[in-house]
Amino acid sequence: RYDQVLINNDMSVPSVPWYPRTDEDLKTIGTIMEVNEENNSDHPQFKDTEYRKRREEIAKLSQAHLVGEPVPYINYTEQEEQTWKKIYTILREKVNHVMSQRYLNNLVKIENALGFKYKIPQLRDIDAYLRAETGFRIKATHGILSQREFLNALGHRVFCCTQYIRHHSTPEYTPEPDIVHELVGHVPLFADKEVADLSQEIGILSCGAKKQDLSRLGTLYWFTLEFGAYKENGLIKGYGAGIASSIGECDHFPKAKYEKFDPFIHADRSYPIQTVQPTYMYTESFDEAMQSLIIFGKSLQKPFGLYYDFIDKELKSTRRI
Ligand code: TIH
Ligand code: FE2
Repeated sequence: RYDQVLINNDMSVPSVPWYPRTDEDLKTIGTIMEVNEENNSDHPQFKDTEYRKRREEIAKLSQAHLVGEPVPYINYTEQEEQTWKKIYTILREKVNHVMSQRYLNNLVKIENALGFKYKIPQLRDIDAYLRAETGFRIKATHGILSQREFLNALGHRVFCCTQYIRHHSTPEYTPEPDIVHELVGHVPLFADKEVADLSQEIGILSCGAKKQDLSRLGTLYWFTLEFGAYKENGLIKGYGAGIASSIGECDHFPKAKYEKFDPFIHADRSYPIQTVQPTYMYTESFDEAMQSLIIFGKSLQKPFGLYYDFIDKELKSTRRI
């Protein structure tokens, strides 16, 4: 599907890469299982065949899920529950020191509503919670998707979310998203109206974006929603999901380098995925991050504007194509 371009009726408007316009179009997102063979051999899961089998089992269930249908129920094992509890207990204390109030307030609310402390929450319940709070929805996925699929889905207020848990031997950091990262990192932020809107804004910009712009938007997603920070009462606090979900990242954050966020510069910055971030980008306020992304978005070349129609649940373009 993503190899296609949209064919225009109006020849004066250039073609753009395919993007989902409706909920129906979203059904193709994340349904093609990409086997990621580049898993490096020192990753603990590589040697643990039992763990790999379990991940495949969960991946199959997740991958079959369609937006709008109940998310498959996962019967987590005792060992998985223990991994969650262990990481959650440590993170719950650490986030207090590094994360913004915006994050912490939502975490408390969710914790009370869904019992994060006691067992691995089901995505089905998270989906219902987010829909009620900010209109965000969950699509269960087997693992990392292409940047285009992941970002395009955000344009529809859909969060593509894994359901498996990291290997029990590496609780402090994982290079791939797992349910700890998704639930402790992203979910409290998708429950915040402004962060939800920023996520959707990046998503809408990604729809129909040409290849190079897409990768720049992916990088900006990284420096904001994954690892972003802003000043709160004069102190730099995190709002990025990747900070909140990683014990290593929480410990590193206070001693790291910070740079003032500038999308025009940072869209082309490279970043590590196997280690903690050397530098975090911050803004004076959360709103500043949104405003600078909107300005950046206007600089991208797309032959039409897009907006999300909340009633029809559809992306509409400002020109007929
Ligand atoms: N490194 C994060 C963690 O250990 O929780 C997970 C990820 C963040 C961004 C991509 S994967
Ligand atoms: Fe993430």
